[in-house]
Amino acid sequence: MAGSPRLSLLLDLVHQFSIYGEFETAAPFGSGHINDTFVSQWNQAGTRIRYLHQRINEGVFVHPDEVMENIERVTGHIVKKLATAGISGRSRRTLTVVHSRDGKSWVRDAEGGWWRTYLFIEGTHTLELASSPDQARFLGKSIGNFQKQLADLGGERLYETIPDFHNMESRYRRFYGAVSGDTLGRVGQVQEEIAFMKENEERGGILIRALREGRIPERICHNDTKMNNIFIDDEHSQALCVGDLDTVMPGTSLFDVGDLIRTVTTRAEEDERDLSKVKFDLCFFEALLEGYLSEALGFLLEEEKALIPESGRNITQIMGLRFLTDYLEGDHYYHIARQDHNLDRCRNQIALIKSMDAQWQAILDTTAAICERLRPETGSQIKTEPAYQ
Ligand code: GN1
Ligand code: MG
Repeated sequence: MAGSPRLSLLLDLVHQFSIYGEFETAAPFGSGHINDTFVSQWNQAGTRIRYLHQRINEGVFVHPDEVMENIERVTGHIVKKLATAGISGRSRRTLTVVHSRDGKSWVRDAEGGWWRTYLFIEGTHTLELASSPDQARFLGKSIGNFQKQLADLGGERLYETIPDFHNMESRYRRFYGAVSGDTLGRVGQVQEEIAFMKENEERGGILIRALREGRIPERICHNDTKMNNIFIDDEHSQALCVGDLDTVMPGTSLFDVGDLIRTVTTRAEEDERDLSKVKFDLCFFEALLEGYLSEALGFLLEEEKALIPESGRNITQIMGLRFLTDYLEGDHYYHIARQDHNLDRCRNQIALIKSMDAQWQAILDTTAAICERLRPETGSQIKTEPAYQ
């Protein structure tokens, strides 16, 4: 993307952010599927300082101002909590929004696009794959901690930055529309995948039904906790900060633990074509849950704990369904780097579900054993979902 039109849009407006010193360079950064991300470098009295800039994808986030208001509330709350607890290094432990010179959390470009700037958190990296149970444990812990930090955010309900984001039922409606429209004539090549999605439709509604019927509580959650959205400290090899906050909004705790299970327990990247590598790893699952529950067990209700095994399968299913829908609709949503990229991603997610299914009883047993082991004295034992044993 170097020299891309987006980069020149950034260069035209970057001085409108409250950044001091001399601008030196800017370049594309990261591997997100949705926004365009750049990093810039500045000379501030002899010290090199970097900033992260993103052009918010307005096709996906139709109210960028609401996205930014959510992010400011959430990061402001986390910073206050860290300060109260006397924790230092706070600007590395949550994102910091850099305002425009006129005090806004965004700047509009010449084409009307919305840009935001964060402090660049130095000395961190992200993982595309976990390579040890220890990593799985600290990733789980960081999301449990994130949910805990936000459990007492007061005030108005956060905006739903993407309505029905994890609503399986509306995702299925859109999928059926794409199948019947078949605008690119791709339906014929994906009969197996379509059949898989149909067979799993009823089961896939389990989280959204529980939420709608009030059997599990609405909570503020991240909604996009794939592993590479968590920054890890280079020096201490511990999760430091949860990034990509665009989708922080009301949901259920299970969306987050589910997306983490989807991405941390597999031995292959989301777009791996060699499906023999796509395997659910029970040891990583166990470590991840230990980390997550060490933070979350104190506030989770029995009904939420009971659905943890289902959550990983569920979020893997919704991603498979979304990739397939985007493939059928012509790859408009996710950035693709090769032909059939979205179909590869869909097949990968289906393979992961099949690998989970092959180990289903072990998943249930492991979850129950961890909940029992970490159980606070007053808590009661986990009930597993009988319908899908
Ligand atoms: C997108 O923005 P990014 O790349 O972290 C998507 C997630 C998917 C993910 C799949 C707003 O996340 O829901 O899980 O791709 N985000 C949005 O890799 O749709
Ligand atoms: Mg994202």
